Amino acid sequence: MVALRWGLALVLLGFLAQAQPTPPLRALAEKRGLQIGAAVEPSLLLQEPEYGTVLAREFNLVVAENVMKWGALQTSRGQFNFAAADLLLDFAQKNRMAVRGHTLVWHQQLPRWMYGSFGPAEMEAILREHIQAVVGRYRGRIAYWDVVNEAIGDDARPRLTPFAVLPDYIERAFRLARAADPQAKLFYNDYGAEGLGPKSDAIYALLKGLKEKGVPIDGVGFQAHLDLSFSPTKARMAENLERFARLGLEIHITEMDVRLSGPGSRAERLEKQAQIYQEVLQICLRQPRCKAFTLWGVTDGHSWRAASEPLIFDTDYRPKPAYFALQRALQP
Ligand code: 9MR
Repeated sequence: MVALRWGLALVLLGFLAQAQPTPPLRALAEKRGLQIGAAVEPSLLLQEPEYGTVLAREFNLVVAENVMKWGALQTSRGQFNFAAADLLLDFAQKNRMAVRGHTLVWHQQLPRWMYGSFGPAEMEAILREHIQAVVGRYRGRIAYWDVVNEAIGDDARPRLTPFAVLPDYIERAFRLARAADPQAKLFYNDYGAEGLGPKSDAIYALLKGLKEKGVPIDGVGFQAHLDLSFSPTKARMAENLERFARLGLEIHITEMDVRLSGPGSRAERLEKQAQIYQEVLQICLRQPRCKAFTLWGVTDGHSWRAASEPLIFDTDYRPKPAYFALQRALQP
């Protein structure tokens, strides 16, 4: 009778172990020397215990989805609110995770006061105050900063932003960030530049120019907000990453998600989604300078485009085919 009970218990344990997605992506990634990350909303750490559990188990890198943006941090000039960002930093430290800081200079999610009419000198002071306060506060604790985000428009031309009143704002932002934390690696980050094309050409030219001028830039982030029509091979993504690598830049995939919407059955679309995740990760793994692969969220339920189920866990934290595809790509 006792033996039977033990037998049943073992069968049950075996079943539970199988139901768990093992080994976690984090463990596999660490063996390959890769950082695998997710964008985080710190409020969810307080609301949903499973959120923190899954994050710490599957990822070794976090990035703030929103709480480190200008509009969240400096709501009025000189008034900083670091509470949510601090929570994320503490969580990362407790769970031995690296942190990407996102983002210092971006044309979106700016507080209203930033739309005042400032001259170049004033804008320089605003930029300096913000970067010194934010990068300085987390000096030594944030491994990578997205210093400038999305400065090139979809037309492949420099974007008009409140910062542009200062013609060399990009260069200045990098120099200020380096001074505020000499250890952090400094990134330019953008979307729609994963493959070869006019936008990635413009970014390439921009970063090449910065490098030649001696501006302290260490890396480039490819956001990879994709949909099922994206083909890494057709876009010649590996070739694109390689040219940035040859500039001496570190490469990160920074915000990957893949919208599920499109033609075909649901099962077919889930497979296609999985395949795109797997191919992009493989391209990163084959590129020696690609050191981090980050998803823009954890579950479909919390995604910024939740309706299109773009992530690797469903709303109930169940791993989707895309999860297992990443697991396969990470196998030794
Ligand atoms: O995921 C973010 C969403 O919650 C915000 O409402 C949005 C504001 O524009 O920003 C989203 O994150 C963006 C990121 O910061 C930069 N790259 C594009 C991301 C998706 O829009």
